[in-house]
Amino acid sequence: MAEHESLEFGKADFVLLDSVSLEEFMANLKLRFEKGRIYTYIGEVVVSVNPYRAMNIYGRDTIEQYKGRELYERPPHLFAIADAAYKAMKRRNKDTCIVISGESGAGKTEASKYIMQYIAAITNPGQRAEVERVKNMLLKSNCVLEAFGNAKTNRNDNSSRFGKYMDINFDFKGDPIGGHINNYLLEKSRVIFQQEGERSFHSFYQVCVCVSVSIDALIVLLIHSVPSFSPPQSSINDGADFKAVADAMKVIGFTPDEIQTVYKVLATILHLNSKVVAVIGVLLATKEENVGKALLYRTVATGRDVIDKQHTTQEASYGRDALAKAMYERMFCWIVGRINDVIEVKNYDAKVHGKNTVIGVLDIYGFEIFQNNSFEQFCINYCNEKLQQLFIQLVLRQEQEEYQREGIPWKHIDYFNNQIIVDLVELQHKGIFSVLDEACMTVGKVTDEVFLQGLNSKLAKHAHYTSRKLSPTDKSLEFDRDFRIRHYAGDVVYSVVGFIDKNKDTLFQDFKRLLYNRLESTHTCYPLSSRPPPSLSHGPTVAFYDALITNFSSPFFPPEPYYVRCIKPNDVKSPLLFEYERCRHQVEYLGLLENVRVRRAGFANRQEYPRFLQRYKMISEFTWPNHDLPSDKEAVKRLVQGCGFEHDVAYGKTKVFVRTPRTLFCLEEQRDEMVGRIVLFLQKVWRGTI
Ligand code: AOV
Ligand code: MG
Repeated sequence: MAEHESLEFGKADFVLLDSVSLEEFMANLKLRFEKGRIYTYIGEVVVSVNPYRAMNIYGRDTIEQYKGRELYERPPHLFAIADAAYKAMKRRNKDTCIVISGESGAGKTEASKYIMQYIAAITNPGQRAEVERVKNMLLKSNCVLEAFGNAKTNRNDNSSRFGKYMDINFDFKGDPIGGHINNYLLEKSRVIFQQEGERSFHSFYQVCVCVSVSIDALIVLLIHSVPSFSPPQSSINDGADFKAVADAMKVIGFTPDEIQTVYKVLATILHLNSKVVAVIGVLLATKEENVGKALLYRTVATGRDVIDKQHTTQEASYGRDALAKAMYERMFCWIVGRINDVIEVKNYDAKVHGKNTVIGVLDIYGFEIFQNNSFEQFCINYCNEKLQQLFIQLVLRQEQEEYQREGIPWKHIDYFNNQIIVDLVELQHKGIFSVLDEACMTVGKVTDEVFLQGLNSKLAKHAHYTSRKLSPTDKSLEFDRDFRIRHYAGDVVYSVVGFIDKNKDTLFQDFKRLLYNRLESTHTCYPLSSRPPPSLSHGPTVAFYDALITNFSSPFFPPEPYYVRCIKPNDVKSPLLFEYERCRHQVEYLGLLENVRVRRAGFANRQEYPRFLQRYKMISEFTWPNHDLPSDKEAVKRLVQGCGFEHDVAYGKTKVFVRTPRTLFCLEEQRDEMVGRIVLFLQKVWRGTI
């Protein structure tokens, strides 16, 4: 527990509150925010409040203060948690990860960048050139990812429109030797539609503002010829960002050709949206009539014949939109893939160098409620439910279950378990995704309304679901096509319009062919399709949510994540305003109070007896080099007694539980000292001076 801060800043760890009530929690949070203390602990969890102003707390001198220190030695900070994760990985030689959660605009992405900066700053003291290169790439990649994957929304000027799980690989010395980016569920519909006051992805505006710099003259001309694409006013400096992104792409190793191609794709999409076929032909380096044909006709197989059938206007514009979205999505995935090529671990032989370990940093898009919420918000909010479920399982449930299993006296602490909402979405046969998939697979014309009827009949009795039909007098459900979910973080009304289409994600086969044919012409680096299109058939239903979720439940996901829980203090991006109700709501739904309760009643650390002994046996004469007690448990008891920590320890069936980190810290200090002495002794023996 951090104790060295003056009390005028409030309690640095919520665990130290005099009593655990919502009022006390909020008073402490508010006081600290107002005093410019944006971070507070709950044990090892960092609670962060977005300051909405530049803070002078991320510089080199601050980094030095946290380097190698224990969590509770310094004031709460992201650097402390990054250091703790790094140390844990090194000490245990095991993978770990940092999960950052909070609603849209709460500060997750900024936090993820500070964490990466910290890790980059404290590693590679030997300045090895290859490690420096990798670190530089990892840092630069953020800039590129944000240009293509972030956009201004009504909640956040730099909102992540994709989920990101970034792995950093370390060698046996603890230096970064590579990394990997997993990207999830890019909100590609933004390419063709944005709500009022919002923008498309930053990349489009950057390329439009800065067309005169380092872009092929022809593309400049073509971008300038895009009719009516004027970005709305905003706080964002697209010109400066364009240069930074171009520079980052160069550093990462995108070739000039590749970079020009990316601009071409952006220009193509801009023109697609403006319907100028001839220009698209030039940009795609294909014949104008091919483009026109692909946009206006569909190749249909009827028996043995293949004929060209003209689209209706609606079909044609639908197809054009699908093409624009698909082009952007593929380009985005291609960019991520290119970055991964460059940062992946190379020339590392585990047999020679030992296992390489990983720290993952998870930063997804936060929970969001807009004026109009559609399939995209549904998926994003569902991802956040899953993340909350992970937190509940690991921090609230498993912790309590473990005390029970180990026979440690424990009074159960209640919390709201959002599993019921997760089930509402994902349960087989009756969950929302199931009903949606069924509707999408039904042959014939199934409309969004039919899908809604399906939901109504399956979910009429669910406590977290309702719709206009089920609650006709409910004022928040304005339209017949609306349904509402009571999420852990609040009620959201969704419109079913577009659900079927977006879930199906059809890209007409003719477009695939158009893009694929491009590969065979001159521009070999065209990042749109590396595979020939499949034969004429329907595309698979999109498992929009699968990737992220699979990763969560994967056995490779490290079992003990470190958490950063971000809070957004107000909706007007003000550095001065602590909107009490807004913050209280977040504290409640994030389960922070329950977190404090579990933590207060619980233990900071637990270890199996043999492992504990292995690590600390040198500090006790009873256990060094070996003990003759009947069991490891007895030996641990004797060791703890000898050190005088008995009051701070409980003995479970298979594990020893240590209540405060301070005890562990003392043990570590004593261990370091003994190890030092032993090494000295062995050196003397070796030199023959003893
Ligand atoms: P998010 O990642 O949680 O939202 P961001 O990390 O993009 O939120 O933060 C939103 C904005 O808040 C940033 O652009 C900064 O202006 C400001 N901000 C956040 N953290 C800090 C900080 N530590 N210091 C100074 N300013 C900060 V979203 O991606 O929308 O879910 O989807
Ligand atoms: Mg973000």
